[in-house]
Amino acid sequence: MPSSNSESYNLHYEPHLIDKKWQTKWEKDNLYVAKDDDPREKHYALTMFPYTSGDLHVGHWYAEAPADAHSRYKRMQGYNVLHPMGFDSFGLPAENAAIQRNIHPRDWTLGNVEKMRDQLKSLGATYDWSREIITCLPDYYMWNQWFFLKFFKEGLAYKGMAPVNWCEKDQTTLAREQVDDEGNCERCGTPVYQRDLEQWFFKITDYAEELLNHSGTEWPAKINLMQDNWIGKSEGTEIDFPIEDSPESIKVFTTRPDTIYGVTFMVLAPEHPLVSKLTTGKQQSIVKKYIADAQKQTEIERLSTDNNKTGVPLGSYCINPLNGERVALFIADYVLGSYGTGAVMGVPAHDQRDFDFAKKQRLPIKVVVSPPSWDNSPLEEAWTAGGTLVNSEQFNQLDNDQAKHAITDFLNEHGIGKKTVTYRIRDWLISRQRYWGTPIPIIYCKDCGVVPVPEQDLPVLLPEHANFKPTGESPLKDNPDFLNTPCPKCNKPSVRETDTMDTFVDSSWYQFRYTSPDSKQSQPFDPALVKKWAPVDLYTGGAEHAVMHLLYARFFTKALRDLNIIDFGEPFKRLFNQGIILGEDHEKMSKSRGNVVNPDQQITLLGADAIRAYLMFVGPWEQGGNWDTKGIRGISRWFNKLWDLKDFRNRKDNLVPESSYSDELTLELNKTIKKVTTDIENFHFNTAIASLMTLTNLLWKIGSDGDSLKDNHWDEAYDSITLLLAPIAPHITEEIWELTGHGYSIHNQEWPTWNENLAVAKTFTLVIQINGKIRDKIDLPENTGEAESIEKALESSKIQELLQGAIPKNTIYVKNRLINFVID
Ligand code: ANZ
Ligand code: ZN
Repeated sequence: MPSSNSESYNLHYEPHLIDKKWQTKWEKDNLYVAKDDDPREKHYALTMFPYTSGDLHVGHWYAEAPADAHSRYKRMQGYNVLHPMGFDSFGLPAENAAIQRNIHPRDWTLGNVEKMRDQLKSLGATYDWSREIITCLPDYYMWNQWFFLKFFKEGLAYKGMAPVNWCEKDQTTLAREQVDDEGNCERCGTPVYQRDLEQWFFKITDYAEELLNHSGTEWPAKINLMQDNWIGKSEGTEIDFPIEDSPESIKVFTTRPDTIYGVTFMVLAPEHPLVSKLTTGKQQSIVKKYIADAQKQTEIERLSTDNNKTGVPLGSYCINPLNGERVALFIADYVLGSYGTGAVMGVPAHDQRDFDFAKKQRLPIKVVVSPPSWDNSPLEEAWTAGGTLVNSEQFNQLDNDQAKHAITDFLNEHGIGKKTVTYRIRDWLISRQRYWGTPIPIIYCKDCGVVPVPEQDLPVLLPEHANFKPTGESPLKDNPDFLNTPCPKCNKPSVRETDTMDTFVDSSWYQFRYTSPDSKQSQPFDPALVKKWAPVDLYTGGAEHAVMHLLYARFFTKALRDLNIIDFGEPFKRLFNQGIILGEDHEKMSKSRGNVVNPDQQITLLGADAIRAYLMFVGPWEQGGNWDTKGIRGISRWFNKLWDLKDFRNRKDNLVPESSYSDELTLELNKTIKKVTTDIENFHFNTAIASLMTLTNLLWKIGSDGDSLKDNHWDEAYDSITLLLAPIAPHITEEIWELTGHGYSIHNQEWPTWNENLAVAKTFTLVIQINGKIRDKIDLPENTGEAESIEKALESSKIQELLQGAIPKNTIYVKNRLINFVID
């Protein structure tokens, strides 16, 4: 009996029964379990795993359904496909939910996993659930600890005092990536400020140069560019400025060594290590106050050109090494401690921030690169473009690009400077002062110092009990059973590190864990299986991960390669970013707007296939689109038609060798197979679906025409549509496949192939006559209809010229041969 829901949509089939029936059977038969020993070529298709924040929304479906269709297509093409799924389940949101709801983060998280797994199953995807990963479970996170120990041994994990981004509300440090463009905490919007803390870092900067190399991968150019900007390679010169009356010197990093004769002051970052030494007695208190104020600002505020260029003098001087001039020293917050050398030679004539600072501090502005036809008058703003050198002794008259080299060479020869490269990227700060994460496997002993937990003692289990109030210190500090432990070296009472790892550690290597998720021996994954499956052939997910997850995963892969754990350096060969699905009102879906579409509800009404197909129909996958209830009805009507068409099949009571539609059907079928294949290959599901709809209509037209039905071609074409649609709508096609007498399963069938010769329309030459005289010839597809043939003939410029606007009083038409216009 059709359900009332299906009735209200007037469906001719019962999706909820069909979905359930096949999902159960596929699971029972392990249809989608990837076999490690399958000799066919492998294809590893990975979709970014969801964060366990509650339940799946349509955005998840939009990421997952088309990716699944592509994987299914690859299966039918004969690949041994691995398409796994798991849950990214450590991190702040779980802990905050725990605080708000007074429930243990683990219970909240694992409850969400159960819910989300069911939702994912209702999608009817080819996920190999036997390989599921849940990152908050010890059998997974112990390997984070294992990697940490390897990194520690290699100097890739280290502890350092560092100014960190601190969120007062969440009471934790944030990675630079977790601070938004306004300098607020990405999660709660609280302004982030800098604070010095002892932190653990992963040394991603060791790989800065290699991470700029994208060869061997096929990623969107936009993502590569975002990564490159993030890494921020800058080539310049490092110059030593001797400190007056001291053997020491200050190093500056500059991209403009050509401007060295224009230096009129020097600025150190407030956190520069030489600041206190260089501050004279008189300046002590004002410098101290300035430093305290600077710490309240974010890096972004400090660097902004609109920032009021404040600063204070230290009272001491350094010497310009080229002209021997005395240069006054300042600290100012527009110079960052963490970039370059933390010191800048101030060239106000040629750098706008220096210009603003000089105006404010009433410092001289000395032009050394002449603007064209400059008449020695004072500048209104910094001249940052090129030009000829002036006021620069022996370098005068040089073009400033030449001067860059000449001055750098000169400095180099005299041992006061050298060419250097600096990167904007900072080491990856992984310490989090929170509970819900992987404990960092380190023990502090009074005698032995920092002692790594021995490998055989892993995992360091996250204890059950903790006080979840955010205090600024890890809740693990309050748990004496966790905190106190004997030193692994000398056995004296010692304490554990209580910080946990950034959740992004979990997702930096999960792609390898799927290849052997049960690996419990001495390795995070089986080396032979990683070799077989990895790297990922196709990784799909949101572009918002350009600089965090995707960069970290690349770093991890390179580090593991250098540790001889794997033998390749890129985790994801091809990357594809899908667009965003918007609400019916064309706005971003959000609870407050009330435009959120609940996939569960839609599935109950229409079945998984209609939602899947609809999501692939809204637009090109990379562009996204907006949800439209009418569009889904259109998909359902199409499915109804396909469903009803199966009754036309096998009515061969009066088999005739060929019907009048035979050629047209052959052409359309071959064209469609070609189109759907190339479209799915390029993730253009929308146009693939459109061409399937066109072919459906043709089959309908032929099928309703009693005679033509007797042609065998029709059955073949119907089977082909079913096969071509199988990746997009796996349930209804499996059902039709069974009802039309085929063997189980449609998803193990071969992908249809086309004949290129039959996929292009044959042409003929149409002879165009006027009053019986041949006046022109044009090529048209065979079997072009009368009306279209006449229209094309009238478009000929020769014919138009001869007709001079006259309307033929008669037109003679011979199909596939000629047209004769009769005029007076
Ligand atoms: C003198 C100079 C003269 C500069 C001039 C520019 C123009 P990129 O390209 O981003 O690498 N700089 C160096 N270290 C800095 C720090 N820690 N905080 C803030 N600014 C710093 O920029 C390099 C330039 O940024 C350097 O070249 C330096 O200013 C400044 F006409 O040196 B320049
Ligand atoms: Zn010890």
